[in-house]
Amino acid sequence: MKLSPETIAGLAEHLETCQLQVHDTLKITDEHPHMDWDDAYAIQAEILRRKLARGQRLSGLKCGLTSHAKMKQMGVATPVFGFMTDDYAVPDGGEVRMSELIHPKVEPEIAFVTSRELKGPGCHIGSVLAAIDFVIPGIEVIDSRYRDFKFDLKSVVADNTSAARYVIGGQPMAVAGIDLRTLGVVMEKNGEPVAFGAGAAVLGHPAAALAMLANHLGARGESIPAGTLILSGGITEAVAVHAGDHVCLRMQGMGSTGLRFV
Ligand code: OOG
Ligand code: MG
Repeated sequence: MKLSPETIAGLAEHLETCQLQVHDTLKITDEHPHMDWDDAYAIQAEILRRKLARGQRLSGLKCGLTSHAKMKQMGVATPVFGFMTDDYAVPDGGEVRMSELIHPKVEPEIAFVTSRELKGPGCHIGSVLAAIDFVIPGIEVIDSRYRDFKFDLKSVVADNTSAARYVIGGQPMAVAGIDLRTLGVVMEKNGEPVAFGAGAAVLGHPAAALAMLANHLGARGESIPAGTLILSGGITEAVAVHAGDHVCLRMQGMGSTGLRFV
């Protein structure tokens, strides 16, 4: 760690205030070029602590920047991990108020729910598949607190990987019945298909993203409890949305989920 506990607390407060007051900021590594990965995850953990202290509940975990499309779009090369709280959850078909967000984008993701604890190190695709209760279509709404989504990896980790809202819905399926690599997804905006992909876009196999997450947490002495919702990371590039837009994600054999921006 390179930053003092006071600096970490101050940066967490700054980034969360940007989120709550809906304004952007410059990436924090401009002022703190020496901050390291542990500092970045410590800032993120402090943002979670602030939310829990206000009565919000942890509702899930997320993997990000797990597909080449996303890595290329954002100019980075390593996956990142973050969290969601219950106030980020949108009911299936529900509304997201643009006034609460800075410059949201939507991403098609595969949502997993675990039936058993997943604990790294040494976690692999096989351990993940053995611990999954079901998968279900999920749309993540990201909203970087950084101006024009311009960030580096440490800045985006500190900003809880741009997490803002999510919706899941459709037909849950057991992983035994599907090949997650060839699972097709179509995301539509206002009825027009705007992004297409297959599960393999996520690290060759979407379960690999969860194995990485379990190993990342394992290195910190933490694990993924049974019953955890986890987003795979966007399968395609993220798509910008505006008031009036309706977004629908169709996932092969699993129906669809959607939300509206008002
Ligand atoms: C970072 C979050 C990326 C994903 O699914 O790749 C993410 C960003 O692009 O702002 O959630
Ligand atoms: Mg995402």
